[in-house]
Amino acid sequence: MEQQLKQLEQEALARIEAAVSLKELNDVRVAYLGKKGPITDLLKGMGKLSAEERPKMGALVNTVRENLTDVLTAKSAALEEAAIQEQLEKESIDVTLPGAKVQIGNRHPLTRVIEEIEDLFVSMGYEIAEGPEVEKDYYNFEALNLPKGHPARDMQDSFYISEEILLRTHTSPVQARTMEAKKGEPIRIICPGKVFRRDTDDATHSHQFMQIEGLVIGDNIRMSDLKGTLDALAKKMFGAEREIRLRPSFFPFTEPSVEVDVSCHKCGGAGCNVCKKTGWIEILGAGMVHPNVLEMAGYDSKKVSGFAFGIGAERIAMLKYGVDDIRHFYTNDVRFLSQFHRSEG
Ligand code: FA5
Repeated sequence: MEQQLKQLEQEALARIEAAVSLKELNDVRVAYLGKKGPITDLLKGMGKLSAEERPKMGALVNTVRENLTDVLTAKSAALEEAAIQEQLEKESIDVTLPGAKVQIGNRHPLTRVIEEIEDLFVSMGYEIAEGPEVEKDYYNFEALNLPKGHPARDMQDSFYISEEILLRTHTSPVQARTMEAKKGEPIRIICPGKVFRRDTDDATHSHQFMQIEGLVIGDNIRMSDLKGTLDALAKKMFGAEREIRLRPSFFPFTEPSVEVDVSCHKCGGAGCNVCKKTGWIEILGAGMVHPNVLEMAGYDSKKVSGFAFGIGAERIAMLKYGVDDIRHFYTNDVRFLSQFHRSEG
């Protein structure tokens, strides 16, 4: 019996040694140590042994069983380790291969112009204000000294939603809203935002475009303050050698009103195709806030004064970057947008 046991042990050890997979190893374990295996059979036959032989044989069977279990466990760990190693080798990554390039976008030229103008005015102590794009007729027109039926309403053809509600035609309603909210306090704001007009789209006009409104109210605010502020704007956007020119104009909400031109960046004022031979290019409308507008918003027009301006953001961007058609800003053509990748300031 002892002989038989030794032989079984040798056989099992040889099969464990030869096993190349965990499944094969498990088959060996079941075959030799399982309930129906030969070692269990040997144990069952121990009843036939003499009283002296029985404990000797029992101890021997246990030793063989423990030995086989240990060898099986060690082999199983080795096979597992080999499997992991093989998988790691199969899945290894070549870190020297060139990576897939991620395309990085860049700021839209209009956003860039607006942020630059915001930076300038914030550095001069202005706050940035916002107002709704769907606006009341009252703020878009009436509170700006444009009562219903006023002929100057024709200057801004509008998209009406109802009799009293429209898409704002300019950012000027934010003037009226801010004055109303500040209740007589001094104001220094700019407000960039979308505006909408029933203009026919062409190279320089769009039915939707961006404006940047400016409003300053306080003691003794004068026309010269407006001029100095706009001069700083022109120099920041177009260079230190740029001049500005104020031409008389008309807006119902400012008095006096002006249209502001900047000296042509291409010819420096001599006259060329960009400035239509005049040496100047119009960039915005501005003026001193009309006393009626101040009074309607609760300010005492005898005590305080103010100036306001409305810049066309596309106009500035077209001049700054030499863009010949306003529609390029809206079509999202990567060939156009990627040109602004490296242009600074
Ligand atoms: C106004 O909208 C006044 N609210 C500006 C203002 C504000 C005057 C505060 C006084 C005080 P105007 O309609 O001129 O003004 O428009 C201002 C600028 O917006 C123009 O100089 C132009 O640059 C731009 N603009 C006007 N219409 C269009 C359009 N259809 N497409 C693109 N830009 C436009």
